[in-house]
Amino acid sequence: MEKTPLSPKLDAAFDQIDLARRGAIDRTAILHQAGRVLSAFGQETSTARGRETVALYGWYWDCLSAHAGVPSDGRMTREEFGAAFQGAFIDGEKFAAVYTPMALATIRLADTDNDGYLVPAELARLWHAIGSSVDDITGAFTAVDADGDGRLSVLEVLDAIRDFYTSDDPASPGNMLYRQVAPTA
Ligand SMILES: [Ca+2]
Ligand SMILES: [Ca+2]
Repeated sequence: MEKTPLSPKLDAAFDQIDLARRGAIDRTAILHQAGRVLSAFGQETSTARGRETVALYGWYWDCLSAHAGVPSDGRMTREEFGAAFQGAFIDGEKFAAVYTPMALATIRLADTDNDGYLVPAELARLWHAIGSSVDDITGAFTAVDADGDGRLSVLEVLDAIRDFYTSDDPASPGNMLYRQVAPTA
């Protein structure tokens, strides 16, 4: 696949699934990712919330594998994953139906006091849970806090994630949030 500004972002998403660096992922790897996120917030996969989260990650895989033309129990290389992700969620119309519910379930796990908002510590814990790091949590927090009320609503975080995958502007909220793989100015 041709390298684009999106390529390092898709590579990072792949690397967060392919922790063992096998060069290919399958449904089990995605479900393990869900398990890691749940575990980072002290949630079991066997609870109702755990099962729902795992199911949403499973649908994410099913959507990707359908786009890649691989069977649900098959494997997907980095290139196939990148092309499927772009086809389904960036160029296609599955972001709202498939990616958003999975992302929302993940963001809500970080909202440990259940008030619908993330404070900086909750944001940092979320980023750590998904296998990323934020070198400047204050800068990221300020960029994502679109209404400037000093807290991040679940929707502000979701908007930033969408922005990350669709904007090439280094100063945009999503690229500030996820700066280690964002375009540089
Ligand atoms: Ca909260
Ligand atoms: Ca806010």
